[in-house]
Amino acid sequence: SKPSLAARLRADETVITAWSTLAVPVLAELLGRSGYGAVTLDMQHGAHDIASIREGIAAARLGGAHAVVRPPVDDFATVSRAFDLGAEAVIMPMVNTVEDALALVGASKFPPVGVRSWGPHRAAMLQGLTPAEYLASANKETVAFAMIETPAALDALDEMLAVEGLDGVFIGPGDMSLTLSEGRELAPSSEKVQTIAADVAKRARAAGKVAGIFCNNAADARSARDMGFRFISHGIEMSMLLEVAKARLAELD
Ligand code: 3PY
Ligand code: MG
Repeated sequence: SKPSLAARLRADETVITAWSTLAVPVLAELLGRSGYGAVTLDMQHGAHDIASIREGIAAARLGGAHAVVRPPVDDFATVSRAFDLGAEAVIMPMVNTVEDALALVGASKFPPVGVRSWGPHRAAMLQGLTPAEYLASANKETVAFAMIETPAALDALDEMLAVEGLDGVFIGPGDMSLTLSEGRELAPSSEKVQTIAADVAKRARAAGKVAGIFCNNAADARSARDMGFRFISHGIEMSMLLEVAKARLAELD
């Protein structure tokens, strides 16, 4: 069977994820078949709910992609549920304190690392594992990313990077620009935000954590790879559909 997302990230491979906001599970399969390494199902800003991630996770897997879920802010219960349904990684938004990072790890990992409750029946089924086999590998194979997207998170970064069981950090450049400017500007590709991103990637890698980032265009995604980011978003499915639909019509102009 193909390597897990966790194994690929441990091997320092770069994984590109599509971003899914429309709660239409078959789109995750199509994105996987298109060649994306992963599909991230967004419950924070996208329309995904628990039923659509259950189907979307299986669909991504059918399409050959790793399934990732972004839960709503502070919804740590949904972190465990996403892993129970077979997500390989969770990207927790707005992790601003070490307490938030500890709650994320708590929901992501079974004891003794965390306090995740037992119930991964769907995940074990999708992976063809017995419950005992699932338990034996789960803490190593469930990837917990904390989103770093505020000045508070930057202040707490060293403390967070020392948290056992936190597998990675994931930069949200949109919110980072918004919070750094106290709401004055949305500038995810600005030099200021990109310089911060590079610094976070360097510190994360030095601490043995994976660095991930949301990218708004191909230039940012390429430079993220050069900065040491290994889990990189490129492309939102709703925008992809709009762009291709416009291009199709324009062909007849
Ligand atoms: C951000 O840029 O703030 C994000 O959360 C990307 O989705
Ligand atoms: Mg954000």
